[in-house]
Amino acid sequence: MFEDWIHEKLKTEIGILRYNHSIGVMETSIKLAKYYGVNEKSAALAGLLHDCAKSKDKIKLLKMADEFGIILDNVMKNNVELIHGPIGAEIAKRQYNIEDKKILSAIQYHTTGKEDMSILEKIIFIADYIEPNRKFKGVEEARKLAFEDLDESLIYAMDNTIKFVINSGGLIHLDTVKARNYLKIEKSLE
Ligand code: DGI
Ligand code: FE
Ligand code: FE
Repeated sequence: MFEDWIHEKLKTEIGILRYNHSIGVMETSIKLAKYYGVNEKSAALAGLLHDCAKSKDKIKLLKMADEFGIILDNVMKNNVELIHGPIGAEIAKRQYNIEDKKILSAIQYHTTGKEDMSILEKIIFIADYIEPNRKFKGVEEARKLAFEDLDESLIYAMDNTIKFVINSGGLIHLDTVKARNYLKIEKSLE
């Protein structure tokens, strides 16, 4: 679907396993985009590149943040899992020549989510959670929900992730909390 160099570069950068995960996210994103009537090519590109910063270690990610002028908050700085979102968006822009702000934002917020997400942002978030290579308790339920009620599937995924992070003794990012609260409040007003 995209030029070979994009696939080759991505594969080299993140390794074959994460590349295969990214293909899974791309394919799931295309299905969701069709289903919810958003631009399929944007969804495909955001899905393919969402983890383009994933394999870098913490020191490298912090260095790149500095170089790109990205201000990381304390929770981001102290959690290597969270930094690859914002850095990934910047790499997509600078190294993969993606200019579309909607695509870049979907990459930026794919791990935490954010308040008042666009449909594209929601699609990438949940496609990352349910792509075919994912195997964990609850994934079947999330897969079902994603095609029944997109917002409900995000709440389900966010609840599970928040529980997981708390059980692991980690920090919950404010954007994760805001994303979930926003969706819950919207639901209650329906
Ligand atoms: O990059 P992937 O592994 O494909 O997936 P991802 O970008 O959704 O990252 C998943 C990890 O991010 C998972 O271990 C949970 C973690 N995570 C998500 N939200 C938060 C979080 N970790 C912390 N500490 N705080 C959060 O708010
Ligand atoms: Fe990720
Ligand atoms: Fe991912």
